[in-house]
Amino acid sequence: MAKVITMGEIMLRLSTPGFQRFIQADSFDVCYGGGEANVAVSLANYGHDAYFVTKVPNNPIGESAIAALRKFNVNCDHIVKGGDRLGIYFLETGASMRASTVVYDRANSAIAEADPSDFDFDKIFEGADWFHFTGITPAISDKAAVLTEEALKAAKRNNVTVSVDLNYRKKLWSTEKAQRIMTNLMQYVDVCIGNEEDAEKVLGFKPGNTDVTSGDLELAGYQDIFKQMINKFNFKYVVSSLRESYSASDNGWSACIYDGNEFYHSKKYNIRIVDRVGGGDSFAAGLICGLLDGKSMKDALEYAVAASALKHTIPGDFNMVSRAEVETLVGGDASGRV
Ligand code: KDG
Repeated sequence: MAKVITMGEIMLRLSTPGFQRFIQADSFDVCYGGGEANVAVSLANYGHDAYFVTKVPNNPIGESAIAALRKFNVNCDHIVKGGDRLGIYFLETGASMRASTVVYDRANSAIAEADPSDFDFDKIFEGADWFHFTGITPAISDKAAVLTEEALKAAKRNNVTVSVDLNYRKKLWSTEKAQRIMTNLMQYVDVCIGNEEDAEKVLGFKPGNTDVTSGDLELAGYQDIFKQMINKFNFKYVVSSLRESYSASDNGWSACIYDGNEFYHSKKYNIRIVDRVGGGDSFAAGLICGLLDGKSMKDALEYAVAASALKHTIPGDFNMVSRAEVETLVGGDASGRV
């Protein structure tokens, strides 16, 4: 199994029970989550040696975040303790035509204030196969943006494959700042994951001339953006999940991938959403797992879409599914049950 490193922020997640509005709730459901932590949990569930790198406060809340990761066999050896606080995010889960609402309380978290000298990156990346980060981490603070670049430099010094999920978060930074910082970080990236909105907000790409006679307009737009992205940054693959929103809870779910030569659109699942937070992370993890397993880009994409379709049925940020469950869904029809 491969050694995979992810680095970012893990937060305490406080969500209203059921579909209650914030103002109704007199208690919260508690779990932990964060883009890169969610990816590490999925990869550990698939049997990979998944390391999550972060900094958490040296107090019982920091310990609880680590315990939540250890429960799923995520390797926490490189988690540093110190700083003032763990970030929190509050979630009110939407339903039908009411969208979910997220409120962040994460300023000055331990990882947002961390210094590159807190970590021995060459040791962390020694013998590693893959490094995954998201556009959330450089967005949380200027220091975290510097930390992310230091990690990326070390990953490349150690010949590690790098993936990014662009993950634009408008509550964390402006498009101008995102583009300035993320454009520079793309020089280290091999596999770029992001939907059309991410590609535009984070990297400034817009669909140009699309051959509308060739079929689906949305897919033609994706193909055009993917071409521009590979031309500019020389990515090995550009990938996006595709959500067709019928309502806040019912969706079509598929994905597409491009390697500079061939464009492939996956099978589509009709999903009823229980919890969509972490859906993108489970997609990234499924893709990484598929590529690390040596699957073709098409099979890796099918694995990623099935893994993330399953995540949407599970409350919480983490995707607690096994390889066998994903493979059964990949092998069945798109409406299939595991
Ligand atoms: O991808 C899941 C994340 O959106 C969630 O864990 C919260 O990390 C989070 C963020 O910054 O939005």
